[in-house]
Amino acid sequence: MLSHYQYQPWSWLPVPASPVQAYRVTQGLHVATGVAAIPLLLVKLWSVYPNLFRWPPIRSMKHALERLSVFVLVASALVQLTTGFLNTLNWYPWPWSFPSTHRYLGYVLIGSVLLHIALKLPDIKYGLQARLGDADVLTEVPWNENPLAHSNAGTVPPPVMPAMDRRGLFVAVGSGIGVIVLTTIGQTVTPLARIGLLATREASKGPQGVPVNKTAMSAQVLTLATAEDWRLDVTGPTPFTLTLEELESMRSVSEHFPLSCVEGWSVGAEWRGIPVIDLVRRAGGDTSSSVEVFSLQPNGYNHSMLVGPHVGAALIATHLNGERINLDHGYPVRLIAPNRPGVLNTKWLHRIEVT
Ligand SMILES: Nc1nc2c(c(=O)[nH]1)N[C@H]1C(S)=C(S)[C@@H](COP(=O)(O)O)O[C@H]1N2
Ligand SMILES: [Mo]
Repeated sequence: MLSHYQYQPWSWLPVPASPVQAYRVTQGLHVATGVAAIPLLLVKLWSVYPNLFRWPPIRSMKHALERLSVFVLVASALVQLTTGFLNTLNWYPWPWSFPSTHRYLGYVLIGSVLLHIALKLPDIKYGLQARLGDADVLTEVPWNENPLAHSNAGTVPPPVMPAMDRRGLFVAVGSGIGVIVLTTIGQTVTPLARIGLLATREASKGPQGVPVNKTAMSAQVLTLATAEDWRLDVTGPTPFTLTLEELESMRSVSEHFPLSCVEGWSVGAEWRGIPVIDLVRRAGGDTSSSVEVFSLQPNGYNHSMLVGPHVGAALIATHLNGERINLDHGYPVRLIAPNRPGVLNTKWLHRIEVT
């Protein structure tokens, strides 16, 4: 929820610019728990699917409602985890906006999990009591002698299937999840990068020590970004235009903070650039201004709005890890701001609007 909020905050409650690692932590946890939930969901569905074939399909009004709630739970969980996983691969094969759909579906999923737990409280209580007594009682009680099965009297038993005991299941699922999380988490926990077999992005896998999501070539900015007559236009009460040389003659600062992508990867880097607030002041604005930056890129993530604390903390970056920022990272200049989703840090800028 927090990582979603950092992506789409309310204008009257902006996210602070520090701690600079906060989005790395919230989004890293978000993606790590989401990845861990995939095997968990599959095993859970495997353990209950025989219930699909019980007869009659609806035994009472209460049972009908329960099945409906399970349908919403299973459907939203499958859609949420599938689309979320594709997002970690930076692949969006659908026409709708991913972030807001993912957030609203999250509310549906949380609601249906809570409803499901409420409806299953009697079973949960039975299971916990059995565990306090004899741990194996559940696996030893035939389905039709299960004290809970009274409501199932006269129904057809579920198909017989190979079973695993509870301990075996815990070990298998636990180690499966452990392996998957450990081999992906290196994409944001840098010390574990070396075992990041399944990590989508890592520092070592990109130019200048930072991965690239969108290359200058695929963004169709090669010609415009390298043009002799590139200028940065700053509009506002007192508008002005700068060449790269003029921009670089302004006061610059160096800061170390991560770039964190919604896909769940984060990479710390040293950014050097001109504080946005210096350009804003020169254009006649101040820390209460809204600042929108625009890319040379004709479509896609080609603009970004800065408000509140980010106006004071953002940089127009000219250098990355001690080198002039390369074409794929946003040459001639890009926006970079601490504790802000990577997607909002627009590359290949040419215009800044101060209002
Ligand atoms: N103009 C533009 N800027 C962009 C993007 C883009 O597609 N176009 N991608 C964003 C995303 S999703 C991320 S995570 C970062 C990646 O920055 P990098 O390529 O320098 O690693 O750039 C952001 N800035
Ligand atoms: Mo991103």
